Amino acid sequence: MSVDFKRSSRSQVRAISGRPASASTTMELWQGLSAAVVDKIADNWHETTQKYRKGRRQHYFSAEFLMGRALLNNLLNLGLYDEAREAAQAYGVDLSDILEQEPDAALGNGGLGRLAACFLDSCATQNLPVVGYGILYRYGLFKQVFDRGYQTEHPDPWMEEGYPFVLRHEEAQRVVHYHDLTVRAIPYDMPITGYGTDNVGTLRLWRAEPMEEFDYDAFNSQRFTDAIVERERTSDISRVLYPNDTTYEGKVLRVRQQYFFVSASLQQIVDNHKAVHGDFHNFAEYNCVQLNDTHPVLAIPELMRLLMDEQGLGWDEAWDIVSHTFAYTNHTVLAEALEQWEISIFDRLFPRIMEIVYEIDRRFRADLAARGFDQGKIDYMAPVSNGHVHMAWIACYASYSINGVAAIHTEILKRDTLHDWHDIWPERFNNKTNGVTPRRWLNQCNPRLAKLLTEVVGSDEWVRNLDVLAEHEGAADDELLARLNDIKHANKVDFANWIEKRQGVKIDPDAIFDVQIKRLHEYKRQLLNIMYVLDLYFRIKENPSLDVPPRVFIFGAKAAPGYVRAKAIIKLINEVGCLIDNDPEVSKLIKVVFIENYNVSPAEKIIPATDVHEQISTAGKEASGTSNMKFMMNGALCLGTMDGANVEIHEAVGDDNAYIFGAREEELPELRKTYDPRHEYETVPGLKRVLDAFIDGTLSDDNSGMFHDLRVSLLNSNGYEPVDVYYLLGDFADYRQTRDRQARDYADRKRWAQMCWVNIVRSGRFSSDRTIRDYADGPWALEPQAI
Ligand code: 475
Repeated sequence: MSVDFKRSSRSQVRAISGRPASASTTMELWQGLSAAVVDKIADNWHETTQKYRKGRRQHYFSAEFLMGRALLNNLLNLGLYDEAREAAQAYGVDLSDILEQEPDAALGNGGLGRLAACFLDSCATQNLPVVGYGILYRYGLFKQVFDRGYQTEHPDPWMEEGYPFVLRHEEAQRVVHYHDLTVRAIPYDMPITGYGTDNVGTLRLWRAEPMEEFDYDAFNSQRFTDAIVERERTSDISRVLYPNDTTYEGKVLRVRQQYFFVSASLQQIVDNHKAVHGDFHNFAEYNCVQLNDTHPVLAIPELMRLLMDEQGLGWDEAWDIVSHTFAYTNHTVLAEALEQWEISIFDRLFPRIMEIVYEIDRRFRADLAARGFDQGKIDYMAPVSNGHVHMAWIACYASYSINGVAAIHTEILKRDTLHDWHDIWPERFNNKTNGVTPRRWLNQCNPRLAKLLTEVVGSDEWVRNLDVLAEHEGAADDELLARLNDIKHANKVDFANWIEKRQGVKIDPDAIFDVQIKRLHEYKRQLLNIMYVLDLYFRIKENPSLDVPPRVFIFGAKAAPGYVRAKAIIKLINEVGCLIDNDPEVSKLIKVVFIENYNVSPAEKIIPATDVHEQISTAGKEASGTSNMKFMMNGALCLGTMDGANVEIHEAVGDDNAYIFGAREEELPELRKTYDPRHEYETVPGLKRVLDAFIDGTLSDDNSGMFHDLRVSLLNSNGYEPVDVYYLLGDFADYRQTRDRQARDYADRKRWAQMCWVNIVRSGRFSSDRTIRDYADGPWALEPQAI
């Protein structure tokens, strides 16, 4: 077996490069090793697929899968790591250098897309018959480059050099019809290996291609450019991932993308069901579809269409199936994320779908009228109103299950966002607190800590069952705590070397590493974080002998290209970084590092090296957060608000092992009534100095006025929007105090390590294995199917 993999990777490398392995490029070595992995699993993959076809299964529909790198994950899952290392050695290269060649599959924006990736890992590891369906974007999330502190965006053609982990299945192609265009959907399958199992799951990504290789008619009749334009219009559909996180953009191409992948996927699911079961009476017994937010909600009218128009069912029969098939997950309560499409777009792209949506709307209105609802409420909740189609309302009406992604988030959905639906159908609502895979986010990214845990547990059982760690909380004697500190320090040294090589910045591994990595959004309050840093700068300037521990403030964040204020915050963070770097006194104590082009693989470097993680969203705004869980597993301490999954992390570790600050979600409405940001500015220590620095020449925005705008957003109403919507000034004093205290606590190294240990061993409930079990035992009603 072991000889096998080495030999096979050698021939794969040779087949790819046309040269001996020793003369191949590192990129070719990566491709060869990757192809050898696919070769290794091909039989099991086929067997798994065949087995899943026959029983009940779950289809995970998502416009985003933020997979990151695949080779190392697969090597570890399959137990091939050592052989791969030996193979690399034989070619005269370090395996780690080969692994660094791999581009990230960044087919997602942030939390929602990464969650989908963690879920696939947990489904495969637990032998659950689940297939993911999405889009094979040619360009993943844009590459971020800083230019004088400003974010610029560049294309990310991630598979241009060849990508062995997706396999094209020409024979399984489908045709997707729009009113103005007909396209082919070609599936590309990515194998999803699990840890310690032979089962191999599938992520099916669709790519749009023209119907004809070339329109020769148009070509010959001298309409050459028309023919080219038509081809381009088709490939446009899967060309690029929209770079908005938690906001919706009403673009025609976006809704085309959504229809494209749900139509192709459902056609395949319907055909497969018919082939295996003959008819559709038991469709919902054998199939359920999880809708990852509203992006795939067009699947609801599309399944109606397929069952009625193509399979000959009547409306009632079809609706009975549809209303027992779909389950909907909501990921955000931000109003700007609610998808609503102009009716005219639907009319133009798919009049038949619009017709079906109207009929859903008509029946919904009749249903509510029969229940005695008043017209105003009916109009508000109806699938079609104000000239728009409301995707979330369709999802709520047609789904048998509706869930939020953390306890507090689900309560907010029931109480506010979706409370009208909860009034009518309370039984549909349930919570599924998010989780993250301990394979990638602990075993793979933090080998030193993984080794320690395996020693403590006596086996690698924890990799598949993270809950076992809790049994070992008592193992934390002085020696173990010292080792824990050593591990963290070694990880920090690694990170320091990595960031120096990558960005040319030097950081001190003995400083506290304080990290905030997530998409840039006002509600996540990176601005609050950098305001603290600026305040600390002034405090040190005022008193150079101020007794504070050395700290590195690390940021990683992309802003949506059109999100002007988010981009201003990036520039501000970089400017504060420069201000500090140019001050010989202050820069001895603190430093700001902005990780350029933050993505999954940089996250794997930074998380194991983190001492403190910032989870500082305005209470009630962050649905869950998932980096908080990754940090917890890796023994970093939370500095956070009572928001999203922080609430449950706090519940798991207690007050003594987390740093919680800020207004609570239930307090905010009352606080807001009398809230006066001006008053905070005048009275809260440090605030005035910080906010004035935005405009007094301390920091430069090249006279663009963007820092002035940030200040205005916090201080004075511009007449268009309320002031300090995210309550930065209100929470500043508590944040400053709590963060200062946490930094002081770092000095007691043993006590600190004890807190980290408690976080690690109690992180079991934040494994996505637990989340997936909750789905499988609940709405999915799914049993493992080991091959
Ligand atoms: C939440 N994306 C996190 C994470 O559940 C949560 C919405 C509309 C259009 C495009 N993208 C989106 C999201 O809403 C999103 O990523 N939400 C995030 O989902 C997983 O942990 O709190 O913000």
